[in-house]
Amino acid sequence: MTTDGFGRVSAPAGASRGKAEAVPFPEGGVEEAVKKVKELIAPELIGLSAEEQERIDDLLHELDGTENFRNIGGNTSYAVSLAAAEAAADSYIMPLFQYLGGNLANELPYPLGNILGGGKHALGKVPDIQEFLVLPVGAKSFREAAEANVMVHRRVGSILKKRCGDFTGGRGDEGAWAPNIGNDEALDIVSEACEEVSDEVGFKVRPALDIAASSLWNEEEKCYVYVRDGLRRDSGEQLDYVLGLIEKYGLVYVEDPFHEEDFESFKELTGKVNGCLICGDDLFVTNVKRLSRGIKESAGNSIIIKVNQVGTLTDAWRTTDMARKAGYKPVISHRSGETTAFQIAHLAVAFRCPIIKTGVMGGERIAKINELIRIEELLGERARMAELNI
Ligand code: 2PG
Ligand code: MG
Repeated sequence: MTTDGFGRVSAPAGASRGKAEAVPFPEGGVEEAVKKVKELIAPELIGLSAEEQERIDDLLHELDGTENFRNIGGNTSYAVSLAAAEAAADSYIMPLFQYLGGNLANELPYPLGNILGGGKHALGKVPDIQEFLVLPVGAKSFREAAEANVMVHRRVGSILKKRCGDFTGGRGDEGAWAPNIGNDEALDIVSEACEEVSDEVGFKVRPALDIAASSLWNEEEKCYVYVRDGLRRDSGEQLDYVLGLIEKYGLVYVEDPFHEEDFESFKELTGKVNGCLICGDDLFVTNVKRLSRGIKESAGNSIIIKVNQVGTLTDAWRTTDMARKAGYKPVISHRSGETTAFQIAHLAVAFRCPIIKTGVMGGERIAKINELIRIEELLGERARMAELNI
């Protein structure tokens, strides 16, 4: 709350977190976080201007006093940092994306949609790979891009119903189908649905993956354990497997193909592919230090931006800016545990991220999709899709 503006933001949480992420909650959980806001943070904020984003974010670091927000919690700082921005935008009666991005922020991101999945995002016998995604690369507007993703989700649902006798219609925590099938079968189905929907809508929708390989990695045995598929792969075999999938299915994007400390394999894979984004999520955790190491070592060519991995808007902006300058595609992203907050839709446009990863189904995912449709409508003739250049 400021004299003229109001901002309210809720923070998300992830099930498959990177080791180097900000610690989401202080010891004592949400209750303790609320206490910290009331007793420690709010008294220091009173009197500051909500426009002084960097000062507010520096103050959050100071009050926390640790490297990774373990004292106040990264989710606490996330909510305070974004609520300040929201209040400042509101005081100018401006949408957040325009307040942060200026009048030239008129590019809509492509929605990277989660269609089918498993790993840590679903229970029971499900694919080992966390997310089978799609990217409607040929869409001319955000609205038609979002519609194409829904069509693929539906189509995959009907294929599963027809082909898998034990399919219950169950979905994981991001609304993606969670059937009892293996990884390759899942990719066959998603890519078949992509082709059918591409033909119907008249533009290309391409398959993609978030392997979330840190969840598969066994440090003692130094291999990736695919429980559902009954397979183990060492680093070299993992590289060959992923490369094979990229080639066979024409994947447009692969996130976390290797565990979070394996910069070397990221580098090797990135050097071998053409026309495919190799994206680091757990690898970079939206952190400038880890990203600059990646840039130096040519590991990956894309980065996931999750504000709550670093805790403040300023930190997330610095990482996004560094990524773009180095030719890494920034992909703004939700968490598996989301709220109905819509702010990342605005951040996608303000930070000029060409892709937003925010799911297809479920109210907490639709909240972001609908907000982008509204932004597109608000921009009217000035709206255009971002340049993907993959
Ligand atoms: C991921 C995310 C979001 P989580 O791995 O990219 O899809 O999952 O929030 O569980 O880290
Ligand atoms: Mg991920």
